[in-house]
Amino acid sequence: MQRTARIALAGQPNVGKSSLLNAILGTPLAMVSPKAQATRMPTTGILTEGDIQYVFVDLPGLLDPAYLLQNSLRHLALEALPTVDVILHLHPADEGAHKDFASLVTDAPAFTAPVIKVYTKGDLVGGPAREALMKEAVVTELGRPASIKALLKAIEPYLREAHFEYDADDIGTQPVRFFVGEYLREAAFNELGDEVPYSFAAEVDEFRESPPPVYIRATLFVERESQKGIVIGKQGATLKRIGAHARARLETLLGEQVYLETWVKVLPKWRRSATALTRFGFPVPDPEIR
Ligand SMILES: Nc1nc2c(ncn2[C@@H]2O[C@H](COP(=O)(O)OP(=O)(O)O)[C@@H](O)[C@H]2O)c(=O)[nH]1
Ligand SMILES: [Mg+2]
Repeated sequence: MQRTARIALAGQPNVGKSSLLNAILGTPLAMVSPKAQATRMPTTGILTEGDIQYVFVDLPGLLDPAYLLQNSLRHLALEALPTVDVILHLHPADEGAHKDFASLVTDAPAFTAPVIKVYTKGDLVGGPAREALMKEAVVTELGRPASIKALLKAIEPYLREAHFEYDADDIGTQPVRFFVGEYLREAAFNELGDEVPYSFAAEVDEFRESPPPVYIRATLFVERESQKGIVIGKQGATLKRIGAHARARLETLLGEQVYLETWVKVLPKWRRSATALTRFGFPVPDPEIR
């Protein structure tokens, strides 16, 4: 009999949710950044092992929204909670005691999924401290595959008997277009210092798979004219690096050559504009109801 579960990767920004998803899948599907709040849209990743299918949902980090986009991100994270069978609550091992999950999501719609405490970044604390944490919870570290196996073991009791929802060799559910935007944003986080990445959004204007190479045209949005200059860089050098990073990521995902063309545009204050957020596919909840 096949068994499956939908599993949320939840927690505050930068705790290692997306990295953990990639480690579980054994492939860098989700975008990852040392900077906080990189993940915007939930990313689904699938791992099928024998008669078990794990469907992971990597959520945006839980934080107190300071502007409309962050409000949308919190909404996306919270509204996923009632849709999963298990919630993995991630907290970095080097950041003190685990927090109470319920207290982080008092504004979530009602959900019944059990919460599994997970300490991430186990390599950042010493051996004895790690041993102590392991008595209390699962402790993961990217460089230790056994820790990922232990995490999957901890999920096993929550699997339900059901036919697989996805093919055994699927790793994701979202269209390649989605990952074009994600990898462009990952590149922006890599290349653009501390502020511009947060004002950065990407939209795919054209996506053509045949004849090869895959042809993609995307518009990169920033909020100010000065940011446009930063994204383009001296003689276009920065934009070139952003494109090269995203293209390499996409070629790995697709196993095919990609031709990626990018344009940069200014869309003033889009993170605070309901119209712009809707255009980019974000929910714009009434802040009173959320
Ligand atoms: N040392 C260490 N760093 C990690 C580990 N897992 C994630 N990180 C780093 O933590 C940062 C945030 O990771 P990310 O997955 O984007 O976090 P998210 O915002 O929760 O999705 C990145 O710089 C990762 O490389 C780990 O096991 N050990
Ligand atoms: Mg993330």
